[in-house]
Amino acid sequence: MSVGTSRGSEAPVLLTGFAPFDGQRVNASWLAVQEVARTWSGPTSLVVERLPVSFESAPRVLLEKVARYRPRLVVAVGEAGGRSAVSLERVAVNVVDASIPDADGHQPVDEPVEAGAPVGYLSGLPLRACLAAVRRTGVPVEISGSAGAYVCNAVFYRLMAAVEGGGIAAGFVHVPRTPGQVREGEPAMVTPDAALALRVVLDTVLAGV
Ligand code: PCA
Repeated sequence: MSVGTSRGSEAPVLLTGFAPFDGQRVNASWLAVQEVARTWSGPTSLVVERLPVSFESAPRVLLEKVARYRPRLVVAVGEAGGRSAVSLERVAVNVVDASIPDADGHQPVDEPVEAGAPVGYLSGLPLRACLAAVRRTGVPVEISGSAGAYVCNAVFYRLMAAVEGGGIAAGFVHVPRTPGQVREGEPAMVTPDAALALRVVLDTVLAGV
């Protein structure tokens, strides 16, 4: 699924979320991405895409969109259960250790994302500036040292490998689950707050590229 808004002649921003997984009916990342799209006013055009929670398909779909749209900025967004703050992911690691099967029933354990490839890639986003800018909104935010070892980390890894040296700013952000997804007392964030944080991240990066 992809949605284009504010069509322009310049390279767009590509923002992705994920389909529901782990028995959930929604994915907080896709709710937040849709909210960003709904309230987007440019001037850069925005393309959003929902990725399947699949080790095989998600990177392929994402990299197809990168090739098709040639965006100036790519931010992939996922949902992180148990977290209470928006997580600006610092590093993608070349490890898969799935605790649950993906959408295709695959559950790799202790495998590389890509055999023989570098151990990791750092985010291409200006994390410190993004952290400061999101903090000013009051939305809880942190720089995270691990995007996990599931589909999000694998997508982050393949994204960074694909854009290396290509002049495309790229990175990964995890958002907490929404209050509707969790039991009382568990960490959550309302979609407008997550969307605000994403919008501020995009604006901060665009201001510098
Ligand atoms: N979160 C999972 C995969 C899809 C998503 O939204 C993760 O953190 O790997």
